[in-house]
Amino acid sequence: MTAELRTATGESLYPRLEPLLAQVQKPIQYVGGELNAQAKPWESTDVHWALMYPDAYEVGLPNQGLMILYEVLNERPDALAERTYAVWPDLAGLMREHGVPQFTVDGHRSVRDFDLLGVSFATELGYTNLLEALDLAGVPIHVGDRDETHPVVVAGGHAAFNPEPVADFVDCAVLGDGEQAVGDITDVVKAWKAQGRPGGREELLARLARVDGVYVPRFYAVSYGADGTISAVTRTRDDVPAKVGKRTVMDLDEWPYPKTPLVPLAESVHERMSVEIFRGCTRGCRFCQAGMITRPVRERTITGIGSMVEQGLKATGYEEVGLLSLSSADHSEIGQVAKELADRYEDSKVGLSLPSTRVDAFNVTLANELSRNGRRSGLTFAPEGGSERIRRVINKTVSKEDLVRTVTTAYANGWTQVKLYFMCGLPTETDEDVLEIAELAVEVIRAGREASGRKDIRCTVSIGGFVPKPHTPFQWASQASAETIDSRLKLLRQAINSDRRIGRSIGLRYHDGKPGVIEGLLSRGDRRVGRVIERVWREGGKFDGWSEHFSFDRWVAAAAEELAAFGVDLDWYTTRERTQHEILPWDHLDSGLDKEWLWDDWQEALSEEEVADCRWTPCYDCGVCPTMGTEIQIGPTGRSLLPLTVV
Ligand code: B12
Ligand code: SF4
Repeated sequence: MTAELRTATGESLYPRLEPLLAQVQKPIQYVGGELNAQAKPWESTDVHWALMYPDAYEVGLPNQGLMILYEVLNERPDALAERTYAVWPDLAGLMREHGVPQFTVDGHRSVRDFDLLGVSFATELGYTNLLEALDLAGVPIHVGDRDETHPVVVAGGHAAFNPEPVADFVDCAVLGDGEQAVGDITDVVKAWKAQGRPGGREELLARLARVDGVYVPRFYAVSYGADGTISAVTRTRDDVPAKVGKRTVMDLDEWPYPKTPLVPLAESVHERMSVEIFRGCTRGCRFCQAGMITRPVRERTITGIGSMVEQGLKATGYEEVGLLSLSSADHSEIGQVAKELADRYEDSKVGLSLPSTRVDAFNVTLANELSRNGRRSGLTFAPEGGSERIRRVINKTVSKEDLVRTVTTAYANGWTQVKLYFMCGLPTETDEDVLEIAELAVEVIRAGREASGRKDIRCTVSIGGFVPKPHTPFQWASQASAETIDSRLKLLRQAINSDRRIGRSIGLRYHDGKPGVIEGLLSRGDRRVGRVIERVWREGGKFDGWSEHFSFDRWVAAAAEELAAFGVDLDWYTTRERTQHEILPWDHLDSGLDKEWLWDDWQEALSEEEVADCRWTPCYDCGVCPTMGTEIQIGPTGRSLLPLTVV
């Protein structure tokens, strides 16, 4: 590629930024240079990616998805990737005042100079932060106002499975795994630049729209019927796919990333190294978008896990490793993984842990094994529903007896703190279902005191409001209103506190129902919701995932103002139950799941029927494997020892 085609300079803004840092809180988060960070020379590479997590550094840095893409891209000699995070309002104000644009923390380069801005959306509440970053970067927030010199804004992560609410602001969305997709996108951009940018931005986007897994919203027109529902989604060019399918990395061992995880300079939400032991989940929890859209299950082998743990610890100096996945205890060789890692790190300070697990006594055994060297982290179970009935509805079946027995086993094994995750506002839920959470917690403490002989055991009940998500059987469900959630949580709090002798051993953590309503609007919204997001941002909304910044009233007012012209409103998007044949905003985006199967599963939920895990039982035709040409990949692999492959 020739120098005169470059419009960007990649010059460091640090000399202009540094004087501002003395005036803001936690300036360390903006300086970069973390262990394993990279800053490649600008001119030596053809394609420049800025990768953004649209939240503060402390939340964004540990994000595994972006860490992987950062490394995968930087390993290419022709590409460069740098990171950028949402800047706090104090710095944003100064940046505007002094004309300093949104910058990357690696080379402190202007985001405006990059070819691509990749944004990872794990949660929809980051949308206003994207608009703020674009504005600070000097990039027009609307796709139609950008020219060929502006970065191509690419959304990824789970929320990208319905990017319609941000269709006005993102040029493309990548569905599914990013490891291979970012390479393909880089190739397309490189070739287009080398050819002298033929056809400008439109042509580049058309080429990107032909990359597997890449959706370019502007090439699809949406029309609406008199009742407000979508009447059709049609392609505006016939060289783009009618339905965009997701990307799936089939052999995780071929992608052992991050090999050199980033170590944050400032305090962060997740101060440990994570090794992803498998991707996908086929348990079939009906509320879980992640489980549905990441099918099928693909396990990393025991040897692959062993070498990633070893290499990562060496590269970072961390002393804690989390074995990450959607349901880690379900890895077909987890018993052996736990035993052999515990053997290997028995005499060291390395702590090993699993994220929240299903309620199963086996998981206590696993946790005991992993903490053999005395390094214990908390123990977390996720029954999700308070009553057996609601647990059948969500397909997370565990009996009350098993639940109490499992938690009691944990106390009997010396754990003094157990965390239990639940949801409130699930489809068909009644006050009684939620009140059963209190009964459970009380029983857990009673039985636990008896089994352990101690009075100081504690149980924390953590409750999240349920938000129906696209590509799940609950995508048609009515979302519970904030008032319903708040009144049930109030009843629950009263029930837990009714007996102080037990109640004081139970901690209750919950958020009020309001943020969930907005998350619901953004999750199942269509393109019309973009105007609400823009208005909220223009009126000062950002950091919506933070209770101190989130303003429900601002969102409600913006929704009322912006949606009225379309004859729809906030309730229409949230508490309205959808009918079977309604065209959903994400129907042209293919997670592989068969819509009819999803509907049948929704009906089975309503009649409280369970579905098995196809990892162990025959395929029940959810559609993913045949549509995507994939298959379940599980062990046992027949291998046993975890070799120390890194010297
Ligand atoms: C670790 C974790 C956390 C950590 C760390 C978060 C962080 N900074 O990364 C903590 C504890 C802080 C956390 C917090 C939250 N989390 Co969390 N978290 C996870 C967990 C267990 C692992 C995420 C992960 O690393 N996955 C592995 C990586 C490799 O996958 P990935 O990020 O999806 O990235 C791949 C692709 O999506 C894609 N991709 C991603 N970004 C991009 C960008 C571009 C440009 C491209 C091309 C591709 C691409 O490529 C990547 C590689 O293939 C997941 C469950 C899971 N196993 O996924 C839940 C999960 C992501 N979290 C979830 C939620 C709800 C939250 C919270 C909102 C919870 C809350 N109520 O507070 C907060 C949100 C925090 C925030 N403001 O962002 C949900 C997401 C819900 C959904 N969309 O359905 C999940 C799926 C759990 C669940 N089953 O409910 N979380
Ligand atoms: S297609 Fe069959 S085997 Fe594949 S994830 Fe769906 S139910 Fe499981």
